[in-house]
Amino acid sequence: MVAICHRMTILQKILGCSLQRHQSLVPLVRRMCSSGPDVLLEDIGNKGLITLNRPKALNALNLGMVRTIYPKLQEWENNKSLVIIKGVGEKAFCAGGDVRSITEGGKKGDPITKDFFREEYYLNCLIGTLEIPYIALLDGITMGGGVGLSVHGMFRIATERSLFAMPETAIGLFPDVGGSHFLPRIGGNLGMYLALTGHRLKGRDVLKAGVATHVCDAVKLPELEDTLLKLENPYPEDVSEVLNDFHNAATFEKDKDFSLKPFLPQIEECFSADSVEGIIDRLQKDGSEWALKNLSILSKMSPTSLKVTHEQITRGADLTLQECLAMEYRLTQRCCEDHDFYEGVRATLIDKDNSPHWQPAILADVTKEKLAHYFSPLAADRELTL
Ligand code: QUE
Repeated sequence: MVAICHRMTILQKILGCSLQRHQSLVPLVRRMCSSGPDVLLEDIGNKGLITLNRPKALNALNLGMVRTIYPKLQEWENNKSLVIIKGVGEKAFCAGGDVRSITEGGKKGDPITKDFFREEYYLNCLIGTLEIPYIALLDGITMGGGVGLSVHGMFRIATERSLFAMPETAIGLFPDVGGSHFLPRIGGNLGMYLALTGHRLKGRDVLKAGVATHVCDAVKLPELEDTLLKLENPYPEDVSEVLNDFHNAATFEKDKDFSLKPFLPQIEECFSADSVEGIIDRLQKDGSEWALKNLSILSKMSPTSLKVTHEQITRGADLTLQECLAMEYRLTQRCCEDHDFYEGVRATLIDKDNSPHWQPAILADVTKEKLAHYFSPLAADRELTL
């Protein structure tokens, strides 16, 4: 508010008048100076439009946004024919969950650590079970919490600006928001690779990895949105038809192979080992430039996160989305009671020194007992029930 008032004063000087005498300018100045609510929910006929509106924070998802979206989406499932979700700006769809607020609250014993993940996972589950077409426009950065807002939905549209990752092992967390459900289902152990290394997929690779269902040139997104919003009582097949048209017309990276194609056999082989130590062993034996690069990446991640993630992705292969989210909820609570999540957020997002001091610092010291504790049930009244 201070910043807005300050900018208003500057504007008054530029305009050479008082804004009091020009009331009609006030809404315009407001629009120029403030960015409005964190998420916009628009009723457009019998369609719903969700716009994530925190461009300066790369549209990162906070608890307020979850609390705004969830009840509206429940309502829309009963009275709308489709829902579109997008982010404001060209940089990001949604860069993740607001992990900074969560760790700050967690240190003070604030209920945000319980509430954020529980309510976020309820939303992820609703998106995964929605009866009407849900179309996520993944234009820009889509990581962590942003993946949870899209990947379980019926349609995910990538553009040349899409950048997808599950980078949580770098912040002492694990690929949550249903990562244990969609990652093991990617095939060829590519999900285990993405989960442990946080590897970023760009552009058409997001489609080739099976995360996106369609592509669209970024410049055509407004037209795509318009076409979808003008469909009369569409069935999923009608939505598919529109998306297929834009997909087939997309010009970017048209003849490009999947950038991971040369490494798929190595990914399949190395990342099928039944432990993190086993994966590291296979990468060392492989010895290629690609293997050495990945060994270096893994050596920077939280050892606890790596072991939790390996177990989580392995278990998730045989679980429903609901069971995956309930398991992940236990893991989030264990992370919030432990050390590395706070240290990872500090090093990556707060101090930005990118030198986290993990505890334990080596894989061998992440004991079976510690891992078992992470996966053990919470007190009955704290479990996530979906
Ligand atoms: C690893 C992560 C996250 C990350 C960076 C990493 C993550 C996350 C964010 C993020 C980004 C922008 C924001 C914000 C959070 O960054 O999970 O609040 O404005 O949410 O290297 O796992």
